[in-house]
Order: sequence, then structure tokens, then C-alpha cells
Amino acid sequence: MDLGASLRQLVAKITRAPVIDEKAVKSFVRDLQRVLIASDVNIKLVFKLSKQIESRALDSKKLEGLTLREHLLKIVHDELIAFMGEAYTPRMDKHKILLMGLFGAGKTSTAGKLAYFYKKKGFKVGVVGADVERPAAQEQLQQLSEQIGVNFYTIKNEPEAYKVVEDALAKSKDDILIIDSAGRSAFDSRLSDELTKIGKTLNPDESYLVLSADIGQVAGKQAEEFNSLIPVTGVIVTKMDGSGKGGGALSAVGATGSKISFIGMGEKMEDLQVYDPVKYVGRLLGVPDIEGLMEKVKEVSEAEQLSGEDLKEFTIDAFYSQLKAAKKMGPLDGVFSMMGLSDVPKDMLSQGEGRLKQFESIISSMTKEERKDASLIKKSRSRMERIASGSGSSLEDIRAFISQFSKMEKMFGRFRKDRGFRKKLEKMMKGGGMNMPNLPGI
Ligand SMILES: Nc1nc2c(ncn2[C@@H]2O[C@H](COP(=O)(O)OP(=O)(O)O)[C@@H](O)[C@H]2O)c(=O)[nH]1
Ligand SMILES: [Mg+2]
Repeated sequence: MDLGASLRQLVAKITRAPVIDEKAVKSFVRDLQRVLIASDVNIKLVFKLSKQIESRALDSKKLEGLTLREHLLKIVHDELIAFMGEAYTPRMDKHKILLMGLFGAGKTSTAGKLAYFYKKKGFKVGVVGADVERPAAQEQLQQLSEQIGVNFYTIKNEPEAYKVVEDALAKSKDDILIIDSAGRSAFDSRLSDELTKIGKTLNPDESYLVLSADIGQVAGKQAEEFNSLIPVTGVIVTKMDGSGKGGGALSAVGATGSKISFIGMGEKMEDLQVYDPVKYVGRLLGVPDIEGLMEKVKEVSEAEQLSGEDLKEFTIDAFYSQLKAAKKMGPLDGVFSMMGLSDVPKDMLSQGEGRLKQFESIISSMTKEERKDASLIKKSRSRMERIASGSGSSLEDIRAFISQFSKMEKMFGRFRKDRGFRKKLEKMMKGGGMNMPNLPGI
């Protein structure tokens, strides 16, 4: 489970706890430690943060008008933000940027993304292919530059990177010039020679170190290594979209005193964001800001007080319409995750259109009875075989389907008695104008 999903579950726990007392705070802090360590945050930092949260929650005076629950949430929110470093303000004047980092960190893509970022702001931008280790890197950057419409400079077959830079400096009339340099599999003396020469020739205004989020807390060590060679003015952490270790990488870099400047959130040119810990933590928690968080807490506790009818049974038919409905709805509303439903439907949806189609054909090969009572299938290999051949799938596919279904069944079982939750969902579906046909079971 990713950091965001785990944190949202923790917040849901605070939201739903019958009482918030010292015991609840301590148990929350222990859970938080576990979650942060699992996403590769340095253990010392974890203890520092959790101590801070615990002592502030238990010692400090509550803020006016807040319940202890809200008080704890506010502290958690504020401390997480402080933990993730400072917001960055990119330069908005003429300047030269050097990108450095190891192989595969995302330098070349980031050169394109930064170029696109500044081009959109109205600057004249050029990119320089100074990765002389791999000719393919120059072509990759040239293609990106054509795609986004910025100038491109390189010298093919030139073994000295600094000469490529020298030549680009002589030709460029751009406001912003971005240099893509070569990586290595590890930090070594050849890389440091090359970067030193580029540094002397270019005299960069910004030297960004590009790191991949999936290296987790090692990010801190790398930031220090590079910084001792060329002062790193900012760290760009890429692949934040695909890694559960992003929180670890960000906090480790922050601890070295380097600033996070941008984060990469995907492979497309627009997937670059100026770093802002408020936004980052907001995204993790599924709310825009502390006001948003408080509002959700209120909504949830109001909903808890409403009463509702008992839930209907959760069947395969229900499962299928739930998947279709969730797909229509897009990213799940924060309320879902606040209530502890976290990201299960999203996980399933991320398996894509093809999977949904396969589910559809599997379901249509089932009898009415089976759709009402999945245990019939679970118990019988011959039924599974019949469904597999009817839907053109393998026995494994059928088992995978049943296992997904069982997960959802368990999850909804937890909420069977939770009337407030059901009411809340009903209200959301009616009020929000969302079209969720046949959404039984919840
Ligand atoms: N998902 C994701 N992939 C990225 C991101 N940044 C880079 N990549 C991918 O990571 C791979 C290596 O990137 P590249 O820019 O060539 O790395 P370089 O060796 O440092 O120049 C490529 O497949 C990129 O598309 C990001 O923020 N998110
Ligand atoms: Mg590259």
C-alpha cells in the first residue's frame, strides 16, 4: 500500500475512534511510525517526528474551539508538512540550468519537462544534449525538444561534454538554457571530472540534482555526495507517481539541508510540479489543506450520527456494478478514504479497461445462482472450469477474479453494520449528481 493510502487509513482511525485520549494518541503515533518506516523514511527522523507529534498532542494547550480529535489531526497535518521541507519558488528570470544525476534518474525527461514548464511561462527556452556517453540520450532530448517546440543544441560524436556546452553557449539566445548531462551507475571520478568541467564552462545559476523517488532514504546520501562536488541548488525527485518511497526520499533530502525544487509525477512533459509540501501532504491525505481536513472530519462525524437501513448482500452483480460505477466516478472522493475504504476500488481500476472487459465476460458466463452466491463457485472446481471455458479465460483468471471479489466482500462486510456510512454514501450519490446505477451493497 502506498504512503498516501496508509496515512489516510490512519487519519480514518482518528476520525472514527470513539474517544481520543492519551492511549489513542500513543497508539496512533505507533501506527504512524510503522507506516513511515515502511515507506523507507529514516528511522531517526521517524522517531523525531513522532515524538514531536505525541508531545504536542498531549502537552500543548488545545486550540480554541477544537476538540481533541481535531487538535490531533491539525498537529499531524502541520508536523507532516514541516517534516517534508520547504516550498520552492523557481526563478522567473533569464538563467542557466545544469541537470545532474545517476543513470535512469530521469535527467533527460526532466530537461524536457523543465523546458516545457518555462516555455509555458513565456520564456524562450533551449536544451543542450551534453550526455556524450550515450548518443541515444541526445536523440531522446532532440525528440522531446521537437515535441514541445524549444531549441536544441548538441555536437554529435563530440567526446567532451564541456565542448558541447561551450558551443551551445555561443549559439544560444534563449532566456533559459537547460543542460542534460551524462549519468553513471555510481558516483565516480570520471563523472566528477566531467561535471567540474561543465560547471566551469557553464557557470550555472541552478544546479539541480535529479533523483528517483524509488531510492528512498539513499536520496539523502546522494544529495550529499553531489553537493560536495558542485553545490546543489535544488533536488528534483522524479517518479513520485510510481514509488511508495517518495516520502522517504523527500524527508532524507530535506534532512541534508538541500531543498526539493520540483517533483516528477509521470512520464509526460506536463508531469512536473514545483515542490510544495502543503500540496504534497494534502495529496497524501486526500484533502487540499487543513480546512479541507477539518471539514471532512465534521462530515464524517455527522454521518456517523445518521441512521440507516441494513445493507443488502454483496454479490458478484453488486461487485460488477461497483467497479463500473467507480470507473465512471474517477478518483475516489476523499470521504471514501477518510472512512477507511482507502484505495481498494482504485487498485482494481488501475488494472485497466482490459481487466474490466475480462471480468465482464467471466461474469456473463456465470449462472444467475452463481452471481447471487459466489460460494457456489469457490467450492466447485467444475463450475470454475465451466466459467473459464465459457469466457475464454484460464482457471487462474477465475481464481483471481474470485479473490478480488472476496476482498471487496470482506471490506463491505466491515461496513455492514455501519449505518452512518451508508447514509453518507446515499447523500453523496444523490446530492453530488453522480450517476451510480444499481449500486447495491453499500
Ligand atoms: N513514472 C515516471 N517515470 C519517469 C519520471 N521521470 C522519468 N521517468 C522515466 O524514467 C526513465 C529514465 O528517464 P531518463 O530521463 O531517460 O533518465 P536519465 O538516464 O537520468 O536521463 C524513462 O523511461 C522515463 O520516462 C517520472 O516522474 N515518473
Ligand atoms: Mg539521459
